[in-house]
Amino acid sequence: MMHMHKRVGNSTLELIEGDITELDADAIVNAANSSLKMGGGVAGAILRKGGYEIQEECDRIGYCPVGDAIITTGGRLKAKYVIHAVGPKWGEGDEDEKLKNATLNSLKLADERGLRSIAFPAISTGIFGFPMDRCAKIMLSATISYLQGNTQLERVVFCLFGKDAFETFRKTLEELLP
Ligand code: AR6
Repeated sequence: MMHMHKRVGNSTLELIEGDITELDADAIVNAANSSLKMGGGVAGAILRKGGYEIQEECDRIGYCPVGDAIITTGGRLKAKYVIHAVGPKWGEGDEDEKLKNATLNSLKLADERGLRSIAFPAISTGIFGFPMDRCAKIMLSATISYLQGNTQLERVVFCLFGKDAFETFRKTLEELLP
């Protein structure tokens, strides 16, 4: 498993290659859709491991606009919470801004709940078709500027699925924080 970390403000920004459902963090982020129906990809893996109570809580909430995030239980996961962030579908318009907002709103939600650690997947880069290098730039820049402000978050992790995704994030992070 590959791993790297950088200090940003008082926090640690980490990159890990692996399965996000295995991570020990206060919250893991789901790559969700607006109707909060957990399908394949990260969502499917979270549902299988965390249990159906996560979907039931999503159903009670019902809806989340693109670029925003909501929080539910983590069910049987190691993570206590799942933050469901709705990224854009590639081609729908205003994708960069929406992905940036989905990232920032997840970080804010974690802070508002007093959480200390959060782990993200590469939102929108699977079924939603967003290019990986562009996602890395947007999610990492948004996170770096957030961590340079006022936050109680000690640890923000990006959990990348596969060596190529990890390498793309590693190179982008080296460019942003040499
Ligand atoms: N751990 C970490 N990353 C993963 C994992 C995992 N276990 N599984 C996949 N990835 P996706 P999206 C990577 O499709 O594009 C669902 O149906 C994957 O390789 O999960 O935002 C939802 O319900 C890719 O790089 O999310 C929505 O309808 C990244 O995670 C829709 O898909 C995101 O892939 C959301 O699509």
